[in-house]
Amino acid sequence: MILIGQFDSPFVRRVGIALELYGLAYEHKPWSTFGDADKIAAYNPLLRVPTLVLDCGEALVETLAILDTLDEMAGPERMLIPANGLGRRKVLQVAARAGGISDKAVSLFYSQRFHENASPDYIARIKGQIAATFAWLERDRATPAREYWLDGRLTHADLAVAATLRHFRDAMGEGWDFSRWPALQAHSAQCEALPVFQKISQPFVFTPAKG
Ligand SMILES: N[C@@H](CCC(=O)N[C@@H](CS)C(=O)NCC(=O)O)C(=O)O
Repeated sequence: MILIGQFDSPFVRRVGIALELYGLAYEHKPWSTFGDADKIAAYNPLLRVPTLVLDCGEALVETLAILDTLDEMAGPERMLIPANGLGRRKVLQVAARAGGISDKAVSLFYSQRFHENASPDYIARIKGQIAATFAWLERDRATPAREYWLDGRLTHADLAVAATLRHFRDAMGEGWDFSRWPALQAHSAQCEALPVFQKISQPFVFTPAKG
């Protein structure tokens, strides 16, 4: 398999960490969505990452859909999500909220980067959506106290929130008071200390388009 995208993306990072934890063989193409758009276009006309190219040549897009395929490959004993029931729903909902924050963060970054006069109302709305969703995640993680999001084992929920926090802090954390969310800070520190998070990691750098 070929994983396209840089590990400074929270979405690519989640897929990279899952591939490592599942012990699945992959080649990494750390292409930039702007600097290497021409290469990505051959696999994903949306020019988004992660894009995962299967050994048969099929290109998969969208993090949750890619992870669903990797979970199937890993099998029910090893997959980072319960097979069904409340636990599965919880993992998907937490991961969806973390992914939602990262979607908003990407929009915010692009609107500030590419629009000289980005609408203050639009920016304020996105910042409000992000802060409120971090607060939701904080409440959900803080109580009851437990080792991982779903007690007892690492799941996609843990990966998603940790990857989102790291990306958000690195890419646009300036001016944000993260001490409002102590349980999330502790969650981030706990995950980032794991060897797989240290291996699948890249400081955030914006690479503009060529030409
Ligand atoms: N919903 C998508 C979001 C992926 C995404 O936004 N990736 C960013 C990098 S962090 C990207 O490809 N941006 C380029 C663009 O949207 O033009 C997913 O879950 O995979």
